[in-house]
Amino acid sequence: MTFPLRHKNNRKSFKHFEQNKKELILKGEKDRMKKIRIVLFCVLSLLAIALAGNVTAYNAAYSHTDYLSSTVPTIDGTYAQGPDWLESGTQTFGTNGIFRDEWTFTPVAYCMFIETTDSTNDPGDYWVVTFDSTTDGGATEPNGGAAPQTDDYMLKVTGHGATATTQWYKGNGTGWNPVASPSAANFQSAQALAASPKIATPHYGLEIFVEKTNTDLGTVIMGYNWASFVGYYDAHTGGNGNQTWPPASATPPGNPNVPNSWGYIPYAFNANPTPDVPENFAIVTVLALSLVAAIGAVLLRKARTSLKP
Ligand SMILES: [Ca+2]
Ligand SMILES: [Ca+2]
Ligand SMILES: [Ca+2]
Repeated sequence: MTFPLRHKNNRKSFKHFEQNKKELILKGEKDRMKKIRIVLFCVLSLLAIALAGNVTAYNAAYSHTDYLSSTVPTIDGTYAQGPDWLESGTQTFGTNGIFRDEWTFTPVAYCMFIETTDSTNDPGDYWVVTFDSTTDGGATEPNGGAAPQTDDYMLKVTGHGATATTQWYKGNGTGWNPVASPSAANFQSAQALAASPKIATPHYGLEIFVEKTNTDLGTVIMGYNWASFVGYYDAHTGGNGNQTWPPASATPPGNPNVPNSWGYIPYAFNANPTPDVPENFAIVTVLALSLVAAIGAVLLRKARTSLKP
C-alpha cells in the first residue's frame, strides 16, 4: 500500500526537480543576458568616446596643408616675389581673404602671411590666428575643446601703424588670458599697406614668424599637426566685416573661442607642388625650357633639310 504513496512522492519530487531545473535554466539565461548587456554597454561606450574624440577635436571639413620651404621669408609685412613664399600653399577665406604659410627646417619655424583687400585704416581692424597645441607637441594630434585649453594660443594684431597692438593669449579652460609675447628670437610679426602678387591694389597684410620648438608660453605653440582659426575683421563702415577660416557658416560655426570648430593644419615634407603665384624662379625656368625647346626645333629642322636630296 505504500507504493502508491511513494509513487506520489516520486512524482512530487520529479515535479519539484523539473521546477528547479527550469528556474536554474532561466537564471542562467538571465545571467547570460546580463553579461551580454554589460559587454554591449562597454563596447558602445568605447565607441562613443572614440567617435566623440574624432568628431570634436577640430572641423575635419576644413583642412589646409603646411608646406616645407627652403627659405625663411623676410618679416616686413609685404609679399615680395622671390624665394620668400615660393614654396608656400595658400588658403582663401571669406570674400577676399587669403592666407599662405610654410614651415622651415633651419630654424624650425612656422611662417604665415594673411591679406585681404582692406585698405582703410580703422583702429578696430584686426587679424586673429589661433593654435590648438598639446603639451607633448610633435606628432600629437590637436586635442580640441569647447573652450580654449591651457595648451591653446591666440595671436591678435589690432589696428595699423604706430597705434597697432600685438597681443598673445593663452587658454585657461574657459576663455583666454593675455600673456607676454614669446621672445623676439622666437616670434616676429610685421604689417604693411602694400600691393601683392595676389591683390594688385595696396592693402593691409600681416606676416608672422614663430619658432616651433620654443616653450616661452608654457608649451610649444604648435606641434607637427595642429588646428587653427584664421580671421580678419575690417571695422570700416561698408567694408567686408569679419572674414574667417573656418567661416561662421561652417558646422560647427568657425569661432576663435571654440577649438573644436577650428580647421586642421597637417604638414607636408615637400614644397607646394603647384604654387599659385608664378614667381621669378618659375618664370626663368619656363623661359629657359622654352629656349631649349626652340633651339632643339631649329636644329632638328636644319638636320632634316640637310638630309633632303
Ligand atoms: Ca615679407
Ligand atoms: Ca579697415
Ligand atoms: Ca589644445
